[in-house]
Amino acid sequence: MQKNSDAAFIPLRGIRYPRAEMLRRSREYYQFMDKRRTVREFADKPVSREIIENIVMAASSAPSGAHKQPWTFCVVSDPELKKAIRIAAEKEEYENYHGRMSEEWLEDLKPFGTDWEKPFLEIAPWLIVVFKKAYDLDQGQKRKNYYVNESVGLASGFLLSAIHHAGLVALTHTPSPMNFLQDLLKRPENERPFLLIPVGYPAEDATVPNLQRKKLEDVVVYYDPAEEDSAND
Ligand code: IYR
Repeated sequence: MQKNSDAAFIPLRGIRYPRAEMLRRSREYYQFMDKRRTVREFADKPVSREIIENIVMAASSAPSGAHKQPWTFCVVSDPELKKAIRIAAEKEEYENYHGRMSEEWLEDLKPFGTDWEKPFLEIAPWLIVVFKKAYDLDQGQKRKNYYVNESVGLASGFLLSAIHHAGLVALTHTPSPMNFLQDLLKRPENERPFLLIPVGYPAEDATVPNLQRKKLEDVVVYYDPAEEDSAND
């Protein structure tokens, strides 16, 4: 690979495992991630800011276009602000559930039992509001960001897995439209709300829908000559 002589490169300090350990780790990680559930009923039990900061740093380690890290994580525990966010979100969601969403959409959501009321926005100890930076503002100068949706989507995935790894639960919430978050959180004009993620402990009596995940054969397609025989039997 041609390396730009201006760029500084350092040796990769990768992690290597013996094959058997790789197999075990890959299986255990899948089994661990498969236990993650989206939760809508939270306990009001506090979570320390240090835990939230570690989770944010794990999210911010995600790859991004030209390493621009085009994201801001607003972490909200202020009860007044959470209440204002709930009121604004419920106003939009009321409209969504009373005319803005199609019949098909409402039908698809029935198994989840969702409605326009969003008490979790006040109950969960933290709301993490993920903003994407459409561009950077460097002393008033616009600087381009690349693959912003892909980058912020990846960071949000890392965030959800870090929350799960810490033993907490989250809801990937998308009130729509959500420009009210830009106003309430006083974000600059280059930032757009991406996801609103309440984080905390599940309520003592929390339940989740009885969902099944797709099987491997429903989500994978092989292009692997070595496995042709076994794939066909
Ligand atoms: N944003 C609404 C509706 C909603 C849409 C989808 I797609 C979901 O998976 C869940 C809910 C709400 O938060 O209620």
